Amino acid sequence: MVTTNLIGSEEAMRLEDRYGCHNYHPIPVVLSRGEGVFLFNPEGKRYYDFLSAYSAVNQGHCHPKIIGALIAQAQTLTLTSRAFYNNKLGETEKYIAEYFGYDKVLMMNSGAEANESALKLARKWGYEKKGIPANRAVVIAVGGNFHGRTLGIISASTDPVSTTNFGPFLPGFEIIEYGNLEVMERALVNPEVCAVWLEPIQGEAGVVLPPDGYLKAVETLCKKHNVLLMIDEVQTGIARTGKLLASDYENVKPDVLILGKALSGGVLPVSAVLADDEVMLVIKPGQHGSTYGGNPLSCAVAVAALEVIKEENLAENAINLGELFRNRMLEVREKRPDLIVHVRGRGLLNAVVVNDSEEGSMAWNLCMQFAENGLLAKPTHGNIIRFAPPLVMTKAQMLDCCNIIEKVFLEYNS
Ligand code: IF1
Repeated sequence: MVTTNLIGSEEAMRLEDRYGCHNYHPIPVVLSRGEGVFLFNPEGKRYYDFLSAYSAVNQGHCHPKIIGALIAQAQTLTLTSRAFYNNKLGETEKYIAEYFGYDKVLMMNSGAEANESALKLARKWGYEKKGIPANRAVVIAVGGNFHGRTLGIISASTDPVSTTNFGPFLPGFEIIEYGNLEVMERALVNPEVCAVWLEPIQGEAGVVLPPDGYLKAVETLCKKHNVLLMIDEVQTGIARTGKLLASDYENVKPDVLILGKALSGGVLPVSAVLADDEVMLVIKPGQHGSTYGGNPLSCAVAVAALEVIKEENLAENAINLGELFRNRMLEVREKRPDLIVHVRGRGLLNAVVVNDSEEGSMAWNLCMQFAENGLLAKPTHGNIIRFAPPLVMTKAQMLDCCNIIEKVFLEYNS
């Protein structure tokens, strides 16, 4: 019997260190309860969550409507496998397909699985629809990408931390500079290219936005060269950047749309690949699958999570509070230009670049101070702090958080 609700912070960290794989270096804070924008440690300390589990908890922790849907379905039917039909998958596929405007949906579990599924779809489409010679298909990826941790995905990674000593890697990727249209056009001339694969804003790279118009221009180039545009909105999607999808800012409609994280509001892993029939129907029965993919529990949770996004106007809230946040951070930069180099982002996916090397400890030390002051954030790539609270935050809460962040910056002695 695991008595998790009685273990204190120190014991929780000790157990994880002794018995768990050391694949993370967490901020030394233990969380035992979540509610909306708040997280609590076992000793009762309250934190504002400014990471949202890497944008999986856009709807806020333990959203009552999503949890209600989870409980109701959990007491009814959780998993059938796809060996049989169930009464939830078809209606959920219809709901999600119409929600995002596609013919069909492939339900998977993790964001990585959805990206891997998209790669398989693109290659198969390349051979069977574009006529690429067998085993010659090329997918164009971009430097600084992050699409997950599986071997197929990291085969396209440019991050040594993600790739060192995990080889050999999958062939069939060409990596080019993110944001550079000339290089993109040159790469697309190759008739063996089946897809371009990118994030509309690079989350892990440190909330890196491409030049205005880049996505639209890439979409145009893909159509010109009969190449699929696959956009990974696992982190940027589901209202995080102030529109339903970050692609919407440039009216770009991906041929293959990849979703995850907040698709389930942080309740359980649900991901999805969306495409029209010309692409989706290249996969025939038995050619792809997953035990849990599209299970009734995931379906119930995903529908509730998507309903919350619309019912609570979370995209609009993300635009308004994101603007407030960035303006306040620019004011802080005016007061501490020695600490803050850059403020960037869209909606409630933002980052502050601090005046330190990637190897430096300033960002980490600042995040430790944020935690001390009741706000949780974590650096990405050394000198960049990502700030991404749940989209349900109120203006009063955002002002409170900006005051905390400003206090820490103003008091920080580098
Ligand atoms: C970790 C990063 C963020 C993602 C995009 C696919 C996936 C992710 C754009 C895979 C996942 C997570 C994974 C987690 C930390 C976090 C992360 F730092 F790793 F890169 F958010 F920026 N596409 N991102 O951001 O989805 O398989 O995890 O469900 O691996 O450390 P997943």
